Amino acid sequence: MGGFIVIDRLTNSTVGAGLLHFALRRADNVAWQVIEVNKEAHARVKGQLPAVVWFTGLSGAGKSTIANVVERKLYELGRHTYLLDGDNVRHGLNKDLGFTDAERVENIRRVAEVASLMVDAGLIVLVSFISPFEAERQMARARVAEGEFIEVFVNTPLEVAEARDSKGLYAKARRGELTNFTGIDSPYEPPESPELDIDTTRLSAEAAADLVIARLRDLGRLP
Ligand code: ADX
Repeated sequence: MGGFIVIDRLTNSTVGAGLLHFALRRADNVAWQVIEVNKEAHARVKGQLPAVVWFTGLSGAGKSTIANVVERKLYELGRHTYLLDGDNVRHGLNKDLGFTDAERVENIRRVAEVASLMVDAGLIVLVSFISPFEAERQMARARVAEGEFIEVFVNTPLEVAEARDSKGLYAKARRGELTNFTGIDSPYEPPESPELDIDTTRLSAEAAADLVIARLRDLGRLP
């Protein structure tokens, strides 16, 4: 009838009791609605194969710079794209989220869902988020079909990103004015098997973007 008790496994003593006011059934009573103009139709009318190109790396690694150039090149090829950028999405959809591990997980969960909807709409979606945890990047990959997720590791060592410090955030973090900063007092897990690993210490943004386009061709996502 909604009543429960909590028993300690070791001592077998009852340590708590409670009563459910109401159950959070959430999506239990929501059925999946079949939509006539489906993903294939959306993609066909755009004459392209949808995909998620997921850029991960430290703050200041160059993710957004490279993603911008990639989007310009795709636009020039007549592709239909959209760029989801961490800094921008955090001004709107995710403005309620900060930078604890749990908030980053939720940040990535939401953006993975948005990217998956955009793939459903037939778009080539560029996602530029630090996305520091392997598990959430895998979760994002699992939200789209096999072959549709292209993980790009924007591989910039911490020393290089920190030396650039374009937003002055590393200096702030080192002074202790910014906590949970990725690479300083918050972890970054490098991708285990990205589709592309870009060494930004040796390549311009333009050259890095060319590598991304070439990889998309290799993988059959572009003609
Ligand atoms: S993520 O870790 O949750 O994927 P996201 O890409 O959305 O991060 O946001 C990172 C951007 O937020 C950075 O480029 C930086 O400008 C800003 N930022 C502010 N505080 C932090 C912080 N504590 N750690 C990392 N980035 C931060």
